[in-house]
Amino acid sequence: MSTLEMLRRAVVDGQVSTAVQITNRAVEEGIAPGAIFESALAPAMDEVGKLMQRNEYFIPEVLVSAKAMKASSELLKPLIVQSGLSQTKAKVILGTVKGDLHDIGKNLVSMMLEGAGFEVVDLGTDVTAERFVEAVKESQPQVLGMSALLTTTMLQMSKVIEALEREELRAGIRVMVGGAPLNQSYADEIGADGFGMDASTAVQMVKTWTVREQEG
Ligand code: B12
Repeated sequence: MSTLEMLRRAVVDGQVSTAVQITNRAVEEGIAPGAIFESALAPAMDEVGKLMQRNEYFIPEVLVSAKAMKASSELLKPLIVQSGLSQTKAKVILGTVKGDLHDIGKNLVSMMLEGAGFEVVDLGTDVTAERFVEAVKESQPQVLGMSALLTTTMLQMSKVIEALEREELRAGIRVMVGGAPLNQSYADEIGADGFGMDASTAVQMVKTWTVREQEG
């Protein structure tokens, strides 16, 4: 079994210390942190989701898998962020919308953005429209990113966009949305500027918006 395959298994099985050990081994073997995310950690959480759907996993199992995923990501974070430290580019506000506590995907987007040199203001989970608006006023970011993992909470995203419009903040900012239940047509429907299906698409999108504008 390859190191990445072993890591994927350890996360699915919720073996926290094994996941940490194998992550260290993967780094020693010279596997890029981004590849560790994309080829081991993200597929592991996908599998956990499928097990949950089939009622083979319940909340306690999902939580230990999430803990293993978190422990592994924490080891990788400094490695990813280090590469982006030299140049600070645009500022991005990120948060998981009101009623939603899923933050693994958002944290991944945050780490990858920091790794690409962007400044991230992470508002955490269960973020209300008012809090997003307040943070935009405070931090004046170029981009606002919202995450939702539940079909019920994704509806909150349009509330945030409406609140930005009411406060006349919408024109000055790009809005991107993401999370498993979303797609491009939903993003279009609520008037977001972009949809990202994964963390690298998010980085690409922010680069296209901000780097081009700074140059032009
Ligand atoms: C882990 C997990 C949990 C953990 C969360 C731990 C944590 N700290 O995040 C716990 C156990 C707490 C949990 C709770 C619940 N969960 Co849950 N959970 C999951 C699970 C298994 C994995 C999610 C995950 O982390 N994926 C891995 C990450 C890397 O992927 P991701 O989040 O999609 O993020 C990527 C992209 O979407 C994108 N992205 C994400 N955000 C953003 C933002 C921007 C701006 C951009 C551009 C891109 C982007 O980039 C990321 C990186 O590539 C999913 C199943 C699934 N397959 O999604 C169910 C799932 C989301 N949960 C579900 C449910 C039902 C619940 C509960 C209601 C269960 C319950 N009965 O209590 C509660 C709700 C709690 C709440 N109020 O939020 C359902 C949702 C069903 C639906 N249609 O709405 C799912 C789909 C499981 C299922 N198949 O039934 N859950």
